[in-house]
Amino acid sequence: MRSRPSILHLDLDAFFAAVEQRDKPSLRGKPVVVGGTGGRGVVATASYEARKFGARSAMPTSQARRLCPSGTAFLSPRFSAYQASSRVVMGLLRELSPTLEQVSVDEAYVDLADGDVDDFSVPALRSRMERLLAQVAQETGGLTASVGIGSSKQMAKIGSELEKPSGLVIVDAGQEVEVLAPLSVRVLGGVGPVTAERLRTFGVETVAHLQRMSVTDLVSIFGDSHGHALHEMAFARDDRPVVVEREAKSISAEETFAVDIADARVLDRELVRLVERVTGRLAKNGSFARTLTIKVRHGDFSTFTRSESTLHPTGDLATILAGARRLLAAADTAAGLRLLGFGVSGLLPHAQERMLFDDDQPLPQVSEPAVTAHEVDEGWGRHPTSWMPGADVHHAEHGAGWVWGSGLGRVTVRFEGPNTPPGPVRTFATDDPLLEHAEPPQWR
Ligand code: TTP
Ligand code: MG
Repeated sequence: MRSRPSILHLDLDAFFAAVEQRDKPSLRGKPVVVGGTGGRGVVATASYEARKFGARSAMPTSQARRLCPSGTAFLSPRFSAYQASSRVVMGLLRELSPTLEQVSVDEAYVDLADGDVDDFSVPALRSRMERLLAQVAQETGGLTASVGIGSSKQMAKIGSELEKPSGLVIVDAGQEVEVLAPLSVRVLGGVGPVTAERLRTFGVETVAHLQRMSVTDLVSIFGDSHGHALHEMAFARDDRPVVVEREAKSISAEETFAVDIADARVLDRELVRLVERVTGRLAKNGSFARTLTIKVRHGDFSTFTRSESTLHPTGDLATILAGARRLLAAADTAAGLRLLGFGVSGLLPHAQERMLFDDDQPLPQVSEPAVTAHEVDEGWGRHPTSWMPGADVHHAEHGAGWVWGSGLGRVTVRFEGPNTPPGPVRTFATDDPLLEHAEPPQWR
Protein backbone atom coordinates (compact mmCIF):
# COMPACT_ATOMS: atom_id res chain seq x y z
CA MET A 1 0.00 0.00 0.00
CA ARG A 2 1.48 3.35 -1.05
CA SER A 3 1.31 6.72 0.64
CA ARG A 4 -0.59 8.22 -2.31
CA PRO A 5 -3.17 6.94 -4.80
CA SER A 6 -0.92 6.21 -7.78
CA ILE A 7 -2.22 2.95 -9.23
CA LEU A 8 -4.98 3.03 -11.81
CA HIS A 9 -7.21 0.17 -12.94
CA LEU A 10 -9.39 0.54 -16.01
CA ASP A 11 -12.00 -1.92 -17.27
CA LEU A 12 -14.22 -1.30 -20.28
CA ASP A 13 -17.97 -1.65 -19.76
CA ALA A 14 -19.76 -4.66 -21.28
CA PHE A 15 -16.89 -4.66 -23.71
CA PHE A 16 -17.83 -7.08 -26.52
CA ALA A 17 -21.48 -5.99 -26.38
CA ALA A 18 -20.55 -2.30 -26.40
CA VAL A 19 -18.47 -2.77 -29.55
CA GLU A 20 -21.44 -4.56 -31.14
CA GLN A 21 -23.77 -1.70 -30.24
CA ARG A 22 -21.31 0.80 -31.64
CA ASP A 23 -21.01 -1.04 -34.97
CA LYS A 24 -24.70 -1.97 -35.21
CA PRO A 25 -26.77 1.16 -34.49
CA SER A 26 -30.09 -0.72 -34.53
CA LEU A 27 -28.91 -2.53 -31.36
CA ARG A 28 -28.10 0.56 -29.29
CA GLY A 29 -30.13 0.63 -26.10
CA LYS A 30 -31.29 -2.96 -26.70
CA PRO A 31 -30.43 -6.25 -25.02
CA VAL A 32 -27.44 -7.82 -26.77
CA VAL A 33 -25.78 -11.12 -25.88
CA VAL A 34 -22.41 -12.05 -27.39
CA GLY A 35 -21.10 -15.59 -27.32
CA GLY A 36 -21.45 -19.03 -28.80
CA THR A 37 -24.78 -19.00 -30.60
CA GLY A 38 -24.96 -22.75 -31.26
CA GLY A 39 -26.98 -25.14 -29.11
CA ARG A 40 -24.16 -25.50 -26.58
CA GLY A 41 -22.66 -22.03 -26.77
CA VAL A 42 -21.71 -20.01 -23.72
CA VAL A 43 -22.29 -16.29 -23.14
CA ALA A 44 -19.14 -14.16 -23.38
CA THR A 45 -20.90 -11.03 -22.23
CA ALA A 46 -24.26 -9.31 -22.18
CA SER A 47 -25.10 -5.65 -22.64
CA TYR A 48 -26.39 -3.91 -19.53
CA GLU A 49 -29.88 -4.00 -21.08
CA ALA A 50 -29.62 -7.82 -21.28
CA ARG A 51 -28.17 -8.09 -17.76
CA LYS A 52 -31.46 -6.69 -16.44
CA PHE A 53 -33.04 -9.98 -17.52
CA GLY A 54 -30.31 -12.02 -15.87
CA ALA A 55 -28.00 -12.78 -18.83
CA ARG A 56 -24.41 -13.16 -17.60
CA SER A 57 -20.93 -14.14 -18.78
CA ALA A 58 -20.26 -17.89 -18.76
CA MET A 59 -23.98 -18.82 -18.68
CA PRO A 60 -25.14 -21.28 -21.38
CA THR A 61 -26.53 -19.21 -24.25
CA SER A 62 -29.65 -21.40 -24.22
CA GLN A 63 -30.37 -20.16 -20.69
CA ALA A 64 -29.86 -16.53 -21.74
CA ARG A 65 -32.31 -17.11 -24.59
CA ARG A 66 -34.92 -18.24 -22.09
CA LEU A 67 -34.32 -15.24 -19.82
CA CYS A 68 -34.21 -12.44 -22.40
CA PRO A 69 -37.23 -11.05 -24.25
CA SER A 70 -37.77 -11.55 -27.96
CA GLY A 71 -35.89 -8.90 -29.85
CA THR A 72 -32.69 -9.64 -27.94
CA ALA A 73 -29.76 -9.95 -30.35
CA PHE A 74 -27.59 -13.07 -29.97
CA LEU A 75 -24.32 -12.51 -31.78
CA SER A 76 -21.13 -14.49 -32.41
CA PRO A 77 -17.98 -12.73 -31.23
CA ARG A 78 -15.91 -10.64 -33.66
CA PHE A 79 -12.54 -10.83 -31.94
CA SER A 80 -10.65 -8.68 -34.42
CA ALA A 81 -13.08 -5.80 -33.88
CA TYR A 82 -12.57 -6.07 -30.11
CA GLN A 83 -8.79 -6.22 -30.47
CA ALA A 84 -8.77 -3.06 -32.56
CA SER A 85 -10.64 -1.07 -29.89
CA SER A 86 -8.58 -2.63 -27.11
CA ARG A 87 -5.38 -1.43 -28.77
CA VAL A 88 -6.69 2.13 -28.95
CA VAL A 89 -7.56 2.14 -25.25
CA MET A 90 -4.23 0.61 -24.20
CA GLY A 91 -2.50 3.26 -26.29
CA LEU A 92 -4.32 6.04 -24.41
CA LEU A 93 -3.36 4.46 -21.08
CA ARG A 94 0.27 4.26 -22.14
CA GLU A 95 0.22 8.01 -22.59
CA LEU A 96 -0.36 8.29 -18.84
CA SER A 97 2.60 6.11 -17.97
CA PRO A 98 4.77 3.51 -19.68
CA THR A 99 4.24 1.11 -16.77
CA LEU A 100 1.12 -0.62 -18.00
CA GLU A 101 0.07 -4.16 -17.14
CA GLN A 102 -2.62 -5.42 -19.46
CA VAL A 103 -4.60 -8.07 -17.61
CA SER A 104 -7.09 -8.95 -20.30
CA VAL A 105 -8.45 -7.61 -23.54
CA ASP A 106 -10.37 -4.83 -21.79
CA GLU A 107 -8.54 -4.35 -18.51
CA ALA A 108 -5.20 -2.91 -17.38
CA TYR A 109 -3.30 -1.47 -14.44
CA VAL A 110 -1.19 1.64 -14.85
CA ASP A 111 1.48 2.83 -12.42
CA LEU A 112 0.91 6.59 -12.46
CA ALA A 113 3.99 7.15 -10.29
CA ASP A 114 6.12 6.35 -13.37
CA GLY A 115 4.26 8.76 -15.62
CA ASP A 116 3.79 12.46 -16.09
CA VAL A 117 1.09 12.87 -13.43
CA ASP A 118 2.64 14.93 -10.66
CA ASP A 119 -0.37 16.04 -8.64
CA PHE A 120 -1.90 13.09 -6.80
CA SER A 121 -4.58 15.07 -5.00
CA VAL A 122 -8.07 13.68 -5.54
CA PRO A 123 -9.39 16.71 -7.48
CA ALA A 124 -6.38 16.75 -9.81
CA LEU A 125 -6.64 13.00 -10.46
CA ARG A 126 -10.37 13.33 -11.03
CA SER A 127 -10.00 15.96 -13.70
CA ARG A 128 -7.19 14.02 -15.41
CA MET A 129 -9.39 10.90 -15.41
CA GLU A 130 -12.40 12.75 -16.76
CA ARG A 131 -10.18 13.76 -19.63
CA LEU A 132 -9.00 10.16 -20.12
CA LEU A 133 -12.57 8.81 -20.20
CA ALA A 134 -13.57 11.49 -22.69
CA GLN A 135 -10.61 10.50 -24.88
CA VAL A 136 -11.57 6.82 -24.64
CA ALA A 137 -15.10 7.63 -25.80
CA GLN A 138 -13.82 9.93 -28.53
CA GLU A 139 -11.20 7.56 -29.92
CA THR A 140 -13.26 4.36 -29.76
CA GLY A 141 -16.50 5.70 -31.15
CA GLY A 142 -18.27 5.91 -27.81
CA LEU A 143 -17.05 3.05 -25.62
CA THR A 144 -17.24 3.67 -21.89
CA ALA A 145 -14.90 2.45 -19.19
CA SER A 146 -14.75 2.37 -15.43
CA VAL A 147 -11.68 3.56 -13.59
CA GLY A 148 -10.45 3.07 -10.07
CA ILE A 149 -7.42 4.75 -8.54
CA GLY A 150 -5.91 3.78 -5.24
CA SER A 151 -2.79 3.17 -3.25
CA SER A 152 -2.60 -0.49 -4.36
CA LYS A 153 -3.73 -2.77 -7.14
CA GLN A 154 -6.42 -4.14 -4.86
CA MET A 155 -7.92 -0.71 -4.13
CA ALA A 156 -7.68 0.37 -7.78
CA LYS A 157 -9.50 -2.73 -8.95
CA ILE A 158 -12.18 -2.51 -6.29
CA GLY A 159 -12.59 1.17 -7.13
CA SER A 160 -13.15 0.43 -10.81
CA GLU A 161 -15.94 -1.99 -9.93
CA LEU A 162 -17.74 0.19 -7.39
CA GLU A 163 -19.58 2.48 -9.78
CA LYS A 164 -19.58 0.47 -12.99
CA PRO A 165 -20.57 1.34 -15.74
CA SER A 166 -18.90 4.70 -16.47
CA GLY A 167 -17.58 4.75 -12.92
CA LEU A 168 -14.74 6.82 -11.56
CA VAL A 169 -13.66 6.13 -7.99
CA ILE A 170 -10.53 7.51 -6.39
CA VAL A 171 -9.69 6.10 -2.99
CA ASP A 172 -7.34 8.48 -1.26
CA ALA A 173 -4.44 7.11 0.77
CA GLY A 174 -5.58 6.57 4.34
CA GLN A 175 -9.22 5.96 3.33
CA GLU A 176 -8.78 2.31 2.33
CA VAL A 177 -9.96 0.56 5.47
CA GLU A 178 -13.00 2.80 5.70
CA VAL A 179 -13.93 2.34 2.03
CA LEU A 180 -13.63 -1.43 2.30
CA ALA A 181 -15.58 -1.75 5.53
CA PRO A 182 -19.20 -1.71 4.23
CA LEU A 183 -18.43 -3.83 1.14
CA SER A 184 -19.16 -7.54 0.80
CA VAL A 185 -16.16 -9.79 1.48
CA ARG A 186 -16.64 -10.94 -2.12
CA VAL A 187 -14.91 -7.81 -3.41
CA LEU A 188 -11.63 -9.11 -2.00
CA GLY A 189 -9.51 -11.06 -4.48
CA GLY A 190 -9.35 -14.68 -3.42
CA VAL A 191 -12.72 -14.67 -1.69
CA GLY A 192 -14.78 -16.92 -3.93
CA PRO A 193 -18.19 -18.41 -3.21
CA VAL A 194 -16.74 -21.16 -1.00
CA THR A 195 -14.72 -18.86 1.26
CA ALA A 196 -17.62 -16.39 1.40
CA GLU A 197 -20.01 -19.15 2.46
CA ARG A 198 -17.58 -20.36 5.10
CA LEU A 199 -17.20 -16.82 6.43
CA ARG A 200 -20.95 -16.39 6.49
CA THR A 201 -21.31 -19.32 8.87
CA PHE A 202 -19.20 -17.24 11.28
CA GLY A 203 -21.42 -14.21 10.74
CA VAL A 204 -18.89 -12.50 8.46
CA GLU A 205 -20.48 -10.90 5.42
CA THR A 206 -18.83 -7.50 5.09
CA VAL A 207 -15.18 -6.52 5.18
CA ALA A 208 -15.94 -4.69 8.44
CA HIS A 209 -16.89 -8.03 10.01
CA LEU A 210 -13.68 -9.52 8.67
CA GLN A 211 -11.65 -6.62 10.05
CA ARG A 212 -12.98 -7.49 13.49
CA MET A 213 -11.83 -11.10 13.33
CA SER A 214 -8.46 -11.93 14.83
CA VAL A 215 -5.70 -13.39 12.70
CA THR A 216 -5.56 -16.32 15.08
CA ASP A 217 -9.20 -17.17 14.41
CA LEU A 218 -8.81 -16.72 10.67
CA VAL A 219 -5.76 -18.99 10.64
CA SER A 220 -7.54 -21.64 12.65
CA ILE A 221 -10.43 -21.63 10.18
CA PHE A 222 -8.63 -21.20 6.87
CA GLY A 223 -5.10 -22.38 7.54
CA ASP A 224 -1.95 -20.37 7.79
CA SER A 225 -1.54 -18.80 4.37
CA HIS A 226 -5.19 -18.18 3.44
CA GLY A 227 -5.98 -16.95 6.96
CA HIS A 228 -3.18 -14.41 6.92
CA ALA A 229 -4.04 -13.35 3.38
CA LEU A 230 -7.66 -12.64 4.36
CA HIS A 231 -6.51 -10.51 7.26
CA GLU A 232 -4.10 -8.54 5.09
CA MET A 233 -6.71 -7.97 2.40
CA ALA A 234 -9.29 -6.77 4.91
CA PHE A 235 -6.85 -3.99 5.85
CA ALA A 236 -5.92 -3.23 2.23
CA ARG A 237 -2.33 -4.37 2.69
CA ASP A 238 -1.18 -5.07 -0.83
CA ASP A 239 2.25 -4.30 -2.27
CA ARG A 240 2.00 -6.03 -5.62
CA PRO A 241 3.78 -3.96 -8.25
CA VAL A 242 2.39 -3.08 -11.66
CA VAL A 243 4.39 -5.36 -13.94
CA VAL A 244 4.81 -4.57 -17.59
CA GLU A 245 3.74 -7.75 -19.34
CA ARG A 246 5.84 -8.41 -22.37
CA GLU A 247 5.26 -12.07 -22.71
CA ALA A 248 2.27 -14.29 -22.76
CA LYS A 249 2.12 -16.42 -19.63
CA SER A 250 0.14 -19.18 -21.23
CA ILE A 251 -1.43 -20.10 -24.52
CA SER A 252 -4.44 -22.32 -24.83
CA ALA A 253 -7.31 -23.34 -27.02
CA GLU A 254 -10.42 -25.30 -26.37
CA GLU A 255 -13.30 -26.75 -28.23
CA THR A 256 -16.91 -27.17 -27.08
CA PHE A 257 -18.59 -30.00 -28.93
CA ALA A 258 -22.07 -30.00 -30.38
CA VAL A 259 -22.64 -33.45 -28.80
CA ASP A 260 -20.63 -35.18 -26.07
CA ILE A 261 -17.77 -37.17 -27.62
CA ALA A 262 -16.60 -40.51 -26.22
CA ASP A 263 -14.98 -41.98 -29.34
CA ALA A 264 -11.23 -42.08 -28.66
CA ARG A 265 -10.34 -41.57 -32.31
CA VAL A 266 -12.49 -38.49 -32.64
CA LEU A 267 -11.07 -37.09 -29.40
CA ASP A 268 -7.55 -37.72 -30.64
CA ARG A 269 -8.32 -35.86 -33.84
CA GLU A 270 -9.65 -32.91 -31.87
CA LEU A 271 -6.61 -33.02 -29.61
CA VAL A 272 -4.24 -32.93 -32.58
CA ARG A 273 -6.07 -29.90 -33.91
CA LEU A 274 -5.85 -28.08 -30.57
CA VAL A 275 -2.18 -28.96 -30.12
CA GLU A 276 -1.39 -27.71 -33.61
CA ARG A 277 -3.16 -24.46 -32.95
CA VAL A 278 -1.43 -23.87 -29.62
CA THR A 279 1.98 -24.89 -30.92
CA GLY A 280 1.53 -22.51 -33.85
CA ARG A 281 0.83 -19.62 -31.51
CA LEU A 282 3.72 -20.66 -29.30
CA ALA A 283 5.99 -20.44 -32.32
CA LYS A 284 4.62 -17.03 -33.26
CA ASN A 285 5.37 -15.88 -29.73
CA GLY A 286 8.92 -17.05 -30.08
CA SER A 287 8.55 -19.20 -26.98
CA PHE A 288 9.14 -22.68 -25.64
CA ALA A 289 6.86 -24.20 -23.03
CA ARG A 290 7.68 -26.06 -19.89
CA THR A 291 4.20 -27.16 -18.80
CA LEU A 292 1.40 -28.81 -20.76
CA THR A 293 -2.17 -28.81 -19.48
CA ILE A 294 -5.21 -30.59 -20.67
CA LYS A 295 -8.75 -29.63 -19.74
CA VAL A 296 -11.78 -31.88 -20.02
CA ARG A 297 -15.38 -31.08 -19.25
CA HIS A 298 -18.04 -33.75 -18.93
CA GLY A 299 -21.70 -33.55 -19.86
CA ASP A 300 -22.58 -32.53 -16.30
CA PHE A 301 -20.14 -29.58 -16.53
CA SER A 302 -17.65 -31.13 -14.09
CA THR A 303 -14.28 -29.91 -15.32
CA PHE A 304 -10.81 -31.34 -14.73
CA THR A 305 -7.36 -30.18 -15.67
CA ARG A 306 -4.16 -32.18 -15.62
CA SER A 307 -0.66 -30.90 -16.17
CA GLU A 308 2.74 -32.28 -16.95
CA SER A 309 6.01 -30.39 -16.77
CA THR A 310 9.23 -31.21 -18.54
CA LEU A 311 12.78 -30.38 -17.58
CA HIS A 312 13.54 -29.07 -21.04
CA PRO A 313 11.18 -26.45 -22.43
CA THR A 314 10.09 -27.32 -25.92
CA GLY A 315 8.30 -25.94 -28.93
CA ASP A 316 8.39 -29.18 -30.85
CA LEU A 317 5.00 -30.31 -32.15
CA ALA A 318 5.69 -34.06 -31.87
CA THR A 319 7.01 -33.77 -28.32
CA ILE A 320 4.09 -31.61 -27.24
CA LEU A 321 1.56 -33.88 -28.92
CA ALA A 322 3.03 -36.93 -27.20
CA GLY A 323 2.69 -35.19 -23.84
CA ALA A 324 -0.87 -34.07 -24.62
CA ARG A 325 -1.83 -37.65 -25.57
CA ARG A 326 -0.39 -38.96 -22.29
CA LEU A 327 -2.49 -36.46 -20.38
CA LEU A 328 -5.67 -37.27 -22.29
CA ALA A 329 -5.09 -41.01 -21.85
CA ALA A 330 -5.08 -40.44 -18.09
CA ALA A 331 -8.41 -38.60 -18.16
CA ASP A 332 -11.81 -40.23 -17.78
CA THR A 333 -13.49 -39.91 -21.16
CA ALA A 334 -15.72 -42.98 -21.06
CA ALA A 335 -18.96 -41.03 -20.63
CA GLY A 336 -18.00 -38.54 -23.32
CA LEU A 337 -16.63 -35.02 -23.25
CA ARG A 338 -18.47 -31.80 -23.72
CA LEU A 339 -15.30 -29.78 -24.00
CA LEU A 340 -11.64 -30.51 -24.62
CA GLY A 341 -8.93 -27.94 -24.06
CA PHE A 342 -5.18 -27.85 -24.29
CA GLY A 343 -2.73 -25.24 -23.13
CA VAL A 344 0.93 -24.57 -22.50
CA SER A 345 2.50 -22.43 -19.79
CA GLY A 346 5.84 -21.80 -18.15
CA LEU A 347 6.86 -20.06 -21.34
CA LEU A 348 10.47 -19.14 -22.04
CA PRO A 349 11.70 -17.12 -24.96
CA HIS A 350 13.76 -19.28 -27.30
CA ALA A 351 15.95 -16.31 -27.95
CA GLN A 352 19.10 -18.22 -27.02
CA GLU A 353 18.49 -20.74 -29.75
CA ARG A 354 17.98 -17.97 -32.23
CA MET A 355 21.28 -16.40 -31.37
CA LEU A 356 23.07 -19.72 -31.62
CA PHE A 357 21.72 -20.28 -35.08
CA ASP A 358 23.01 -17.15 -36.84
CA ASP A 359 19.50 -15.76 -37.05
CA ASP A 360 19.79 -12.02 -37.26
CA GLN A 361 16.11 -11.33 -37.48
CA PRO A 362 14.70 -9.11 -34.78
CA LEU A 363 13.47 -11.02 -31.77
CA PRO A 364 9.77 -11.66 -31.83
CA GLN A 365 7.67 -9.23 -29.86
CA VAL A 366 4.63 -10.45 -28.06
CA SER A 367 1.93 -7.90 -28.56
CA GLU A 368 -1.08 -9.44 -26.92
CA PRO A 369 -1.25 -11.35 -23.66
CA ALA A 370 -2.86 -14.75 -23.90
CA VAL A 371 -6.18 -14.49 -22.16
CA THR A 372 -7.41 -18.00 -21.86
CA ALA A 373 -10.45 -17.19 -19.77
CA HIS A 374 -11.67 -14.94 -22.50
CA GLU A 375 -11.45 -17.39 -25.33
CA VAL A 376 -15.02 -18.33 -25.77
CA ASP A 377 -16.34 -21.17 -27.77
CA GLU A 378 -13.65 -21.05 -30.40
CA GLY A 379 -15.59 -23.66 -32.31
CA TRP A 380 -17.30 -20.89 -34.24
CA GLY A 381 -14.11 -20.33 -36.20
CA ARG A 382 -14.32 -23.79 -37.67
CA HIS A 383 -17.00 -22.81 -40.13
CA PRO A 384 -15.51 -19.67 -41.61
CA THR A 385 -17.75 -19.69 -44.64
CA SER A 386 -21.07 -19.89 -42.87
CA TRP A 387 -23.03 -16.75 -42.04
CA MET A 388 -22.59 -16.39 -38.30
CA PRO A 389 -25.01 -13.97 -36.65
CA GLY A 390 -23.32 -10.62 -36.21
CA ALA A 391 -20.66 -11.24 -38.87
CA ASP A 392 -19.56 -8.33 -41.06
CA VAL A 393 -20.55 -8.67 -44.70
CA HIS A 394 -20.52 -6.66 -47.88
CA HIS A 395 -23.08 -6.84 -50.67
CA ALA A 396 -22.09 -5.60 -54.10
CA GLU A 397 -25.33 -3.65 -54.51
CA HIS A 398 -26.36 -2.78 -50.97
CA GLY A 399 -22.99 -2.12 -49.35
CA ALA A 400 -21.80 -2.92 -45.83
CA GLY A 401 -23.90 -4.72 -43.24
CA TRP A 402 -24.03 -7.56 -40.78
CA VAL A 403 -25.67 -10.95 -40.63
CA TRP A 404 -28.94 -10.70 -38.78
CA GLY A 405 -29.79 -14.37 -39.12
CA SER A 406 -29.61 -17.32 -41.48
CA GLY A 407 -31.20 -20.68 -42.12
CA LEU A 408 -33.05 -22.72 -44.74
CA GLY A 409 -30.74 -21.49 -47.46
CA ARG A 410 -31.36 -17.84 -46.72
CA VAL A 411 -29.36 -15.15 -44.98
CA THR A 412 -30.80 -11.90 -43.69
CA VAL A 413 -28.52 -8.86 -43.56
CA ARG A 414 -29.00 -5.50 -41.90
CA PHE A 415 -27.32 -2.74 -43.88
CA GLU A 416 -25.89 -0.29 -41.38
CA GLY A 417 -22.58 0.65 -39.81
CA PRO A 418 -21.12 2.64 -36.92
CA ASN A 419 -21.67 5.92 -38.70
CA THR A 420 -25.08 5.36 -40.26
CA PRO A 421 -28.57 5.51 -38.78
CA PRO A 422 -30.27 2.14 -38.15
CA GLY A 423 -30.58 0.50 -41.56
CA PRO A 424 -32.92 -1.80 -43.49
CA VAL A 425 -32.83 -5.61 -43.57
CA ARG A 426 -32.81 -7.69 -46.74
CA THR A 427 -32.79 -11.43 -47.32
CA PHE A 428 -30.63 -13.28 -49.83
CA ALA A 429 -29.85 -16.85 -50.83
CA THR A 430 -26.89 -18.09 -48.77
CA ASP A 431 -24.93 -18.63 -51.98
CA ASP A 432 -25.69 -15.18 -53.42
CA PRO A 433 -22.52 -14.39 -55.36
CA LEU A 434 -22.85 -10.68 -54.57
CA LEU A 435 -22.60 -11.28 -50.81
CA GLU A 436 -19.25 -11.77 -49.10
CA HIS A 437 -17.58 -11.62 -45.70
CA ALA A 438 -15.94 -8.31 -44.80
CA GLU A 439 -13.49 -6.78 -42.35
CA PRO A 440 -14.94 -5.04 -39.28
CA PRO A 441 -16.17 -1.54 -40.16
CA GLN A 442 -14.10 1.56 -39.38
CA TRP A 443 -15.70 3.60 -36.64
CA ARG A 444 -13.87 6.78 -37.54
P1 TTP B 1 -15.31 -8.31 -18.40
O1 TTP B 1 -14.59 -7.02 -18.21
O2 TTP B 1 -15.31 -9.29 -17.28
O3 TTP B 1 -16.84 -8.05 -18.74
P2 TTP B 1 -17.50 -6.88 -19.59
O4 TTP B 1 -16.50 -5.89 -20.06
O5 TTP B 1 -18.32 -7.50 -20.67
O6 TTP B 1 -18.51 -6.23 -18.58
P3 TTP B 1 -18.20 -5.25 -17.34
O7 TTP B 1 -18.91 -3.98 -17.66
O8 TTP B 1 -18.78 -5.95 -16.16
O9 TTP B 1 -16.71 -5.09 -17.27
O10 TTP B 1 -14.74 -9.06 -19.65
C1 TTP B 1 -14.34 -8.37 -20.84
C2 TTP B 1 -14.74 -9.16 -22.06
O11 TTP B 1 -14.17 -10.46 -22.01
C3 TTP B 1 -16.24 -9.37 -22.18
O12 TTP B 1 -16.87 -8.31 -22.85
C4 TTP B 1 -16.33 -10.66 -22.95
C5 TTP B 1 -15.09 -11.42 -22.56
N1 TTP B 1 -15.41 -12.47 -21.56
C6 TTP B 1 -15.63 -13.75 -22.02
O13 TTP B 1 -15.52 -14.01 -23.22
N2 TTP B 1 -15.96 -14.72 -21.12
C7 TTP B 1 -16.10 -14.47 -19.79
O14 TTP B 1 -16.41 -15.39 -19.01
C8 TTP B 1 -15.86 -13.13 -19.33
C9 TTP B 1 -16.00 -12.80 -17.87
C10 TTP B 1 -15.53 -12.17 -20.25
MG1 MG C 1 -15.10 -5.09 -18.76
